[in-house]
Amino acid sequence: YTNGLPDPSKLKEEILAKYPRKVAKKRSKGMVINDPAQSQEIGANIRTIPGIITQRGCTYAGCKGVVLGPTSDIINLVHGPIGCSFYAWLTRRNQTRPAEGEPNFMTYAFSTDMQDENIVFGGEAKLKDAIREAYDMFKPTSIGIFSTCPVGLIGDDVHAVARDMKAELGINIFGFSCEGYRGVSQSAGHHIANNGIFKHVVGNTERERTGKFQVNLMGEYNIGGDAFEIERIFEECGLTLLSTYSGNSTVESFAYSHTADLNMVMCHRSINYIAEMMEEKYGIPWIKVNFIGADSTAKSLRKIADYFGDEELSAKVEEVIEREQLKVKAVAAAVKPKVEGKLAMMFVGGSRAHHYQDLFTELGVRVVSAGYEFAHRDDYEGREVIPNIKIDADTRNIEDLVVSKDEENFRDDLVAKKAELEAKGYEFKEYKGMMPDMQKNSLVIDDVNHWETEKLIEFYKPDLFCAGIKEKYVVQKYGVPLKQLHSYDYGGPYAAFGGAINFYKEMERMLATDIWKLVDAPWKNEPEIVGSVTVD
Ligand code: CFN
Ligand code: HCA
Repeated sequence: YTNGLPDPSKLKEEILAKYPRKVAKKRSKGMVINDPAQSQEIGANIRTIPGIITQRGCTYAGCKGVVLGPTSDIINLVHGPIGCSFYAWLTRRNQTRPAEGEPNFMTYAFSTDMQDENIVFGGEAKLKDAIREAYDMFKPTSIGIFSTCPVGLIGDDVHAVARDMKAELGINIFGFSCEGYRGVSQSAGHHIANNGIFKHVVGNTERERTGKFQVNLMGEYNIGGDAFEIERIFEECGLTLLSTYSGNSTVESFAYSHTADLNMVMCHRSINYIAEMMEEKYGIPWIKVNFIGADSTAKSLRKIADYFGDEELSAKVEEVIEREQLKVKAVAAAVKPKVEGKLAMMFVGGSRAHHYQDLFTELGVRVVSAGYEFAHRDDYEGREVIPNIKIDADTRNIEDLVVSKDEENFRDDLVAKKAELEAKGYEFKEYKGMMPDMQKNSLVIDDVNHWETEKLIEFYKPDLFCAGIKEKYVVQKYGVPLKQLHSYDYGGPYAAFGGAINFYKEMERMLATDIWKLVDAPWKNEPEIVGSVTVD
């Protein structure tokens, strides 16, 4: 199919035919045959149907693992069985480089290691002891407490414990009610984490201005060293990065991050809450950026320069873009002919399944199907309306960026806001969600499951499948290479210009080879393995 993508209606029908009627009805809403010319709706952020094997994570994973996890100077203490703490122990490959003499607690797994006895008689005393022990050993300036499922079930009050221990030890201690089952996915955990950090940390300290352009980067988690590459670019452009939520980050920097001029939001799904609360309370505007893909990086840097409206900054940004793109384009030109036209699909989290499409576009690789695990409708359908104007340098007024907080009626709000601004003579760029950016007839699937994954592979015979560790080996047994877009396997960074070069080379390695076609599972020819056991 050289002239566009095949119509996947038959595939969708076949997938749904296997489900009981009610299940088929629900799953049907989560599978959209994309048409960017239409305003389509998708069923998202909905509870996974029991019995279906989902790839989603839990609320605790979103709060402890994702948002608070990559922060080096806080002790993140998990109140629960040891497995929960072990699961969130650096498995996300979030990296850090603490400053000289600064602590790094990220390499430890702190847990109360709850036992049956604590479930029966309560675990608050054990939690207090654990806090005292951690404090005595490490003398941290802050401790976060994370509730796992059993904590909610037995009713331990982590917030009361936090208050008591804060008074006793005189450091910042706060709790999160992020029991795994609390939401439909890790998305609820993001929200709980955002609220907690905003309430207990943001605004606690002040800092003297250290640069002309002070910014925070939000929704960048330094997976595989991504933040290091973005930090390099910022420094060269003359932007002062106050704080990142939360990769290579510190609670210390969260505390003064409200002194920034601008918040840049990369993963909107996980961090939009803090960005909006900061805008409301401190008047710090936020803009949407994407540093995945060289062209997206260039576009985002120009957007930041546009915001400040400073000639010197714009000139510096253009200089960096030109120099970096020269290197990037040389590698792209060498790799593209080898991978162009290959088919990829990606099912990841709540923003990467969209952001990574830019890197594939740069290589001419076609994304036939994609979806998020837990994103909301706006992440699929699009939401922001961004006026294409220079922002007023005195008032820094960009009140127009956030159109609606109402997830049900955001489309109507968007249309109304657009009309209002158009009447004022504004020009528009739209920030689109995944669906308006994807090709006609691509298949968009929310919360894809194992059965659907298998059918997709049979139908499209893709050259590459992008997902996580839970899918990796199942997919590879089909003879299809899988690139982990969560942890990057052992690779990265993939962000910004240097990251794009790394990613192109990785795609050359994975796509410009026939090795995967040689995979032949033994059970295809010999479906049964017969063995014998000898017992004395
Ligand atoms: S680093 Fe982020 S970019 S924070 Fe989020 S939505 Fe997860 S841990 Mo896995 S890789 Fe993934 Fe995104 Fe934002 Fe990561 S696509 S699922 S909760 N995610
Ligand atoms: C999580 C974290 C995760 C899992 C990745 C995967 C991550 O959901 O708790 O399934 O491979 O990025 O580490 O999303």
